[in-house]
Amino acid sequence: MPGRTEKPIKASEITAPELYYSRRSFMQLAVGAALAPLLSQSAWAGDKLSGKPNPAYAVPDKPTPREDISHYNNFYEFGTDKEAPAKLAGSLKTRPWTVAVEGEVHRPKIFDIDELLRLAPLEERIYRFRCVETWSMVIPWVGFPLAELIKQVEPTGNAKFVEFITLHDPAQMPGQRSSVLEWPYREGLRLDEAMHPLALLAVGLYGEVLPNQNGAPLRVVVPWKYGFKSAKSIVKIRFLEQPPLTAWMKAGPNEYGFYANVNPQVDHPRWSQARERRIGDFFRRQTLPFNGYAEQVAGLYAGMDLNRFF
Ligand SMILES: Nc1nc2c(c(=O)[nH]1)N[C@H]1C(S)=C(S)[C@@H](COP(=O)(O)O)O[C@H]1N2
Ligand SMILES: [Mo]
Repeated sequence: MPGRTEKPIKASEITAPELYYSRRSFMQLAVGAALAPLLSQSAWAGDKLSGKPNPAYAVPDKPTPREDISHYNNFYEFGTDKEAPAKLAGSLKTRPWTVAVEGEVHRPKIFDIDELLRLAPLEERIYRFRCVETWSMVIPWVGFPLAELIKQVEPTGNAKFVEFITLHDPAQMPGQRSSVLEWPYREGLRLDEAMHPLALLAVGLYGEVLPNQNGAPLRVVVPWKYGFKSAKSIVKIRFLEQPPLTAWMKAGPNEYGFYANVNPQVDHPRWSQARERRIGDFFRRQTLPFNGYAEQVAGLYAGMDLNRFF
């Protein structure tokens, strides 16, 4: 039989932090400093896609090299190894591509991706990005506020949540032949979170079209939340009255909540969230509440018990 059959892995078995990073560091030591750059050689030759730098949304931290941004990925549709997406996502067909926007909206619409690219002026925003596994990066995204799209479709008074649904195509996405998560990948935000000016629809990074492994042709970026909230390769956006049940909530309800705000005070059941390793750094640093965006977003959660709504 042509397809691979993989032993199902429980999501709770696969996200132990730092294991990968230390294995990779060890391998790089083992092959010697001279050979290491060859191993991370990029095959990515992205088309130019620049956005106007928006200094109001640029953190002062040094951006992570694009080699790391595009070779250390979580995109389980292409496997659970950090290097798998860079190896396997190259063949994902990102044209033609449509995004259906539906549900509780007055103007549901199927957008062609090239129409979406012209929906609002593209900006460059340099955001911190923190994975629940405790690594972090600094990424110069190209995109526009998610709110611009939301305004176009005019949510009804019943719309309280937004669901993001990734492409489901096991022929193109070999990881979908394993049941590590329920496919298609689903994520969600409360409508006011989705409308927040920091919530971005990203179509590029480092002035080029998004590499497939980073979620081409279109992904969300929600920088104050753990990375898994930022759904990749989106084909459908639904407006709902009730919160959607996300892929990670189904995989581990005690471990991955709906909110998933970066919070150094609320540990993952299996590890601390107090510190993080910025990819490229040797020493860990303290994790900041809301990933450093507290001033902008803490108000969204006023009066909520963040231990309960994790
Ligand atoms: N469709 C889809 N989106 C996804 C994931 C995934 O497995 N599938 N992984 C999430 C997780 S856990 C993280 S940390 C980020 C990683 O984004 P990056 O590879 O661009 O850094 O994508 C998120 N979005
Ligand atoms: Mo993640």
